Amino acid sequence: MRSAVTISLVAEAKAGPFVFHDDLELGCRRAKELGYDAVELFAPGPDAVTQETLRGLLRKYGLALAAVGTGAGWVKHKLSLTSPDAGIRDKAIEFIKTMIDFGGPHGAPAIIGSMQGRWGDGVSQSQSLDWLKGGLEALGAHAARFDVPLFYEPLNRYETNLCTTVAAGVQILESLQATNVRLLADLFHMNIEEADIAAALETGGKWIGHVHFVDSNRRPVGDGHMNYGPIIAALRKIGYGGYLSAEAFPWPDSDAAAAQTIRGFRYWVGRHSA
Ligand code: LER
Ligand code: MN
Repeated sequence: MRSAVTISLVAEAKAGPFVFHDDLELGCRRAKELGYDAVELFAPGPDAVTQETLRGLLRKYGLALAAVGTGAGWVKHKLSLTSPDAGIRDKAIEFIKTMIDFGGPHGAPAIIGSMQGRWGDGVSQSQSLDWLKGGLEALGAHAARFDVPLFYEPLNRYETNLCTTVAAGVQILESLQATNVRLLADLFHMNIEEADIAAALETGGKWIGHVHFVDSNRRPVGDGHMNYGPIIAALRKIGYGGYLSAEAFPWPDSDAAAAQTIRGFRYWVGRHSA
């Protein structure tokens, strides 16, 4: 398992659960100083940083790009894969494709989180799910051009009503033709929705492609009441070799949150390593 830390460049997400905000180079520098393997980027769009700048920073600081978020499509443009408006659904797919093109050259999968939307407002649950699956098929195929997976993230009930658990996520992925779509297990959402987080990770098995590593209250690892022992043991049991990526509030501040998470990563992952 490898470590990653989030950097947001989205002005509308200043209060969001991202460790570093606004300054990509500073976030990369701090990540490197603390010994992270990678950064995860939440960008307003594909033009927020040029490919050259991004490649240069990753090289300068010896970091990988773990994943790129697509939530700005919702936060900034109100796009959703399950909007009742076909034009908006098409624009949502186009926006996410541009984010796949942004991360793909760096081997970084795109994340479908808030862009999944929700059912209601005259749209049935099954219709919404069909639109979501159609989106995942098209976007999975697009990601395959870069030989990267696409990450789909079940969210808690206050953020979506489409898919809130790992088991429901597995059902969706098993129904797809695309074979490169994987689940993002965000421990914060799982703490709200799962009866047993470790058991849910085992249910996820080979479908788990990425983990948002965070405590129960969305503070950094160790600042809530999450029971990490069984969680790390479950990840080991399923042979998980991806990132534990710090998507947490910058509490009490960005530097302290990043330092706290990497301490937690070393304690839990080191402790359970063979
Ligand atoms: C949103 O709550 C979240 O967890 C993000 O990773 C998805 O956009
Ligand atoms: Mn998340």
